[in-house]
Amino acid sequence: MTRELPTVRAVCPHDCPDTCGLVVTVDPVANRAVALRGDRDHPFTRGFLCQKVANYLDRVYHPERLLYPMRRVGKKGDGRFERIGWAEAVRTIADRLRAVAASPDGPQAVLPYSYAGTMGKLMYGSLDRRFFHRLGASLLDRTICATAGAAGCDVTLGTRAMLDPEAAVNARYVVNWGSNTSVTNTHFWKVEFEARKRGARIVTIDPYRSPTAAKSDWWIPIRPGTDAALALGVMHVLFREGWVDRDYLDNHCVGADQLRDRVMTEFAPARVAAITGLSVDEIERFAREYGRSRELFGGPALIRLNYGLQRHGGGGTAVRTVVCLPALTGDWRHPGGGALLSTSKAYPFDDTFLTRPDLIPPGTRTINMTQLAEALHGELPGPPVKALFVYNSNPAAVCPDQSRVLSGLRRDDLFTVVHDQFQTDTADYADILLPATTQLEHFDLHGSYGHLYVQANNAAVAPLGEAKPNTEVFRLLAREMGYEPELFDISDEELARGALGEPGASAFGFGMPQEVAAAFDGITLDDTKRGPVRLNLPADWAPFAEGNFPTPSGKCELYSEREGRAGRDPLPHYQPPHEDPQTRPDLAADYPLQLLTPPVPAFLNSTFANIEKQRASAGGVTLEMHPADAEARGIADGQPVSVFNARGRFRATASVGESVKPGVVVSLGIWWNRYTADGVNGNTTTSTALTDLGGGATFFDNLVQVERA
Ligand SMILES: Nc1nc2c(c(=O)[nH]1)N[C@H]1C(S)=C(S)[C@@H](COP(=O)(O)OP(=O)(O)OC[C@H]3O[C@@H](n4cnc5c(=O)[nH]c(N)nc54)[C@H](O)[C@@H]3O)O[C@H]1N2
Ligand SMILES: Nc1nc2c(c(=O)[nH]1)N[C@H]1C(S)=C(S)[C@@H](COP(=O)(O)OP(=O)(O)OC[C@H]3O[C@@H](n4cnc5c(=O)[nH]c(N)nc54)[C@H](O)[C@@H]3O)O[C@H]1N2
Ligand code: SF4
Ligand SMILES: [Mo]
Repeated sequence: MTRELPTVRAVCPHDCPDTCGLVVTVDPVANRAVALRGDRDHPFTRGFLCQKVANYLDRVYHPERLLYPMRRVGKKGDGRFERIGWAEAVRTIADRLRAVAASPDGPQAVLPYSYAGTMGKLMYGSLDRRFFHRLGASLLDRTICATAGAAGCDVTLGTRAMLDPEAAVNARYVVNWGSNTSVTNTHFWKVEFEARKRGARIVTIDPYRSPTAAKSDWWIPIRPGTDAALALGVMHVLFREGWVDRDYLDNHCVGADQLRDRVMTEFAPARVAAITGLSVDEIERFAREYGRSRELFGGPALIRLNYGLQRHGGGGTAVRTVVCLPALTGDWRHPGGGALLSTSKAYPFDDTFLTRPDLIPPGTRTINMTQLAEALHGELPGPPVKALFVYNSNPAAVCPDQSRVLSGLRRDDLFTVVHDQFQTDTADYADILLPATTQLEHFDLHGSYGHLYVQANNAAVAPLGEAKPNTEVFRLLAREMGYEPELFDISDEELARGALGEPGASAFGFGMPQEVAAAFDGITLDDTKRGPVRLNLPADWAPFAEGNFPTPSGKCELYSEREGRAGRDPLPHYQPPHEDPQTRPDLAADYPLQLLTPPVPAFLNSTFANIEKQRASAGGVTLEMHPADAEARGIADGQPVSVFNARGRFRATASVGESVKPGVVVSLGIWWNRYTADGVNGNTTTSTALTDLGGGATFFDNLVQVERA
């Protein structure tokens, strides 16, 4: 029998800049999605998906999907549960939240814990935020990924480093700076590749020969955490040689002269070489190629900077410093030139409407999510955490200082709710476990942090089992708590219309270039349901071509009065990592190796680590190390090793080779603990120390020792 099956336009929800358009083929009679592919009509997706989401149906229909609410029966961490109904689950949770709120500890003893398991505007943060604000729960500062770079960009640019990613085909010198673009942003890599066909040279600055570095024309193997020093050394060469755009500096920047003095006196290539582990030749050559890309390669230079350089003690300053470079060269003038961190600020979503910050009781404390270990052990100011509500996140696997996160989750006096699609490592510690819908089972609205299209995700099928979307869980809880219906009895569609500022324009605030205020003009929710709609921004959008920086001065702030007033250095500088062998020889005596734990291509953070095919593709837990470091420890390729520091220890298989320089080791993740040799992953060694700006996580700022296991 042949019948034409309908298709549904959907959006990939994962924490990935590509935000792909999906086309889902549905068998409506069976309520089953039978095929899923990349949207050929989406200009950024161009019809292909990454290996993870190409197999998304394996996830949706996985036999281990959570389908019913459950209550813990075994010990915390054992992961044994029995089925209960939604009514009982909701009543149990509401009773406990009410009891904690009424106790002397008060409502701030409740901690919501969520991140970007889905990037959809509604499921990422809407009624959940309203609910916890209304309750008076502790606020969560969502720092685990991007706040260091955001803060660093804000100092210099007043917003994120951004431009039209599709315009990057015009770049002729492309620098992947702390960015594993071919893996983590694969559709942008396509654009870089297109630029290369037109003559561009692709360079990657990374201590690790990532897949991106391996495919680039030049790999610059910088020592971890020293990117600001390299950028300052490049500036030294640019000023010394006069390869600067004097007109751009004079008209659109403040502080060029002070910056020049700083780099000329303090950042000569010889000193930068000693800090970064690069040679003076490499630094000079990179500065020349970068600064003269138009003469040498026929077009502007583009820095695709990403998260690798942010996850160090000086990560905020590193980003602040790197994003000064395009102002020196004037590359912002040219479509596709400049720097790109995130396009998220190009979307004027009405987050105030979605999340209702006006409901937050004055004086409510904020807990930095990176410091969950401290929060669960009562080491932060304010009341102890007595109830933890986890959704869109798997902190037992992704948080730093894992041993202490796990011991905190094991606390008997802690009430933990986990809402997820699967029984994650975190779910093993839940008192109540709630089943979540996948992207094919709910409606949502998506911006992107890697392109300029807005699109609704249409539900393809009805929820499996008794799974519910995040918004519905908080509607039920709000009803049970007796909260105002006008705050919670609002449909997902109404939320989406409000997020788009329909009807009328949404509020325009600091942190957006002028034209962004109008980026949704003329776009309706119904348009976005039919497919991707490009933001109402000019083709080849180059927001800083003529300055227009949304900083207090309206200029690119190479010198920042705001930073000076905050008691920090008003000029870009080099801030060494917390755990730097050069500045912490005491620590390095015991733990001499800098460990990086970036994502493996087959997983998305810890998502997909429970899917057999993805795990097979990831291989196992490995440790890449240089032959000199291996030999010194009597370690041969393929041998089991133990990686450790004072915080913890995990096991891996040695992979000895030239993918790292001596002194650096790499273990890709993020593995679920249950699939590792001793029930912990690389985060057992990472620290909860924060970045200099933005309070961000410092996953890659981590000294360890390695021995044969
Ligand atoms: N396949 C896949 N794609 C993903 C993800 C995933 O888990 N899997 N995660 C998504 C998310 S949440 C994010 S935030 C992004 C992350 O996207 P990226 O930032 O591109 O990813 P990372 O691999 O974390 O870091 C990039 C590179 O930085 C390097 N690095 C580490 N320390 C330094 C340093 O000090 N200086 C420099 N120059 N480089 C350094 C690492 O070795 C790594 O190769 O990717 C998104 N896309
Ligand atoms: N060592 C080390 N640690 C890291 C990193 C690293 O590079 N190295 N990267 C860091 C980075 S960049 C990030 S962004 C964080 C990511 O940390 P997390 O945000 O915790 O990301 P995931 O591990 O992908 O977990 C997301 C969870 O959300 C669930 N989920 C998905 N959709 C929904 C939904 O609609 N509703 C509900 N209720 N749940 C849903 C998924 O099933 C999954 O279990 O990890 C950080 N941790
Ligand atoms: S994870 Fe990224 S590349 Fe993969 S389908 Fe989703 S948006 Fe596209
Ligand atoms: Mo991230």
